[in-house]
Amino acid sequence: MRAEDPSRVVNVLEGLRIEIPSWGFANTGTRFGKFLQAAAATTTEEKFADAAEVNALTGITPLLALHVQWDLPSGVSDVANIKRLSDKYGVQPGSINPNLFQDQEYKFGSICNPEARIRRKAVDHLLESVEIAKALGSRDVSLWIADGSNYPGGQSVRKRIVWLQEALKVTHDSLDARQRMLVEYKPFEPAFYYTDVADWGMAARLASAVGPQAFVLVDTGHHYQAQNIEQIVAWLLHLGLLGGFHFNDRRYADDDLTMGSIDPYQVFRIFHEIFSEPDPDVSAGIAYMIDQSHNIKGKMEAMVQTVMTAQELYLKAALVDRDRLADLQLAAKTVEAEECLRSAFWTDVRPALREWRRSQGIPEDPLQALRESGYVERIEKERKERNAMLSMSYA
Ligand code: RM4
Ligand code: MN
Ligand code: MN
Repeated sequence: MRAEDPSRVVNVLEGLRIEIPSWGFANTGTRFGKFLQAAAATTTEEKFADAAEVNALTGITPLLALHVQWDLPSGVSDVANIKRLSDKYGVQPGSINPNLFQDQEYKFGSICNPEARIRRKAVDHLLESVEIAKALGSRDVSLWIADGSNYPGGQSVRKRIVWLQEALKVTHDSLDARQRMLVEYKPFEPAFYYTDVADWGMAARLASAVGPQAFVLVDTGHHYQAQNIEQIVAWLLHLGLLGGFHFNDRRYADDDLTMGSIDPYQVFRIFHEIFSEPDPDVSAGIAYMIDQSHNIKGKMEAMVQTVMTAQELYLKAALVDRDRLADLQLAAKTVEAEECLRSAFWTDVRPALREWRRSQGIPEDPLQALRESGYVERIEKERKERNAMLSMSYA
């Protein structure tokens, strides 16, 4: 495909919808404190309003991921409120994220806690999250299990595997036929000896053990340094287990920097693996979600910038001449094969994107349009006082 081939560009871009996270609009910080932003969302309604603005500017973010404890603190009884907000702002609820990491009782784990009563409580929360997803028409229930152990000998690795699998099985079996359960892995943090779902192998094994509606979620920040994420993606595609992504970027650990800010070539290589998948059914279900916590950049600016970055890298990856690449690989022409990839990466797709946006009736440059809209200044005025009252201290 050539960047200047408009009908192909339209087809490719139609395949990319980005789900943005409600928590990406709220104040977040490091473990040392928060830098509060006057324009940050302080209520779920404000998160919906911001998401609607991002969707109006970019045209490709119709879904908002929700965190149960932050957006539906009263559980199922908050569903009516979310439906009202969804109708009011024209943004659909996306994946439902249970929260297994904030309750005081989860100090030694949630679904892997040595105490049966606490495990039960955590499973009940998972089941309630599935009910919320059903009531909202959300396809994906996305589990990040923060459980783990901090010191050698402190916990039984083996018992925790059994508890983990039991909890995921019960949750999986409560899904309805069109729902999915996504299992997110992370090697460390908040636990620092090990986390119970530490890598893609564990997540893939759990997903296939509990049933056909369980898949793996790859958060790009959840790997050790130098791990090859696109190879993991290729394996998960091969196994039919790739459920989706949490995109963010990092230099060191789970830095949650904005997507593609440190290593855009990495994201390009991930998209290239997805475009290389021969079975369209396998790639059709992939959820492209953002999970970043940009506390230096303005929330709205950062989200719009991220969505534009995702589109640029996706389109660049679509440009790879994969037939030619396959021939070069078979002939072991290493440099030519690499150049085949690199030339797609270095193609400037921004003119094609501007053209596509014009054809869709959305601003050619969403970031500039955001600046000119006055939206950020308006919400700063409206939210300034509430944000100033929030606590920012670490200890
Ligand atoms: C975790 C993980 C989860 C996210 C939480 C807030 O590191 O990435 O997906 O929901 O952070
Ligand atoms: Mn994540
Ligand atoms: Mn994370």
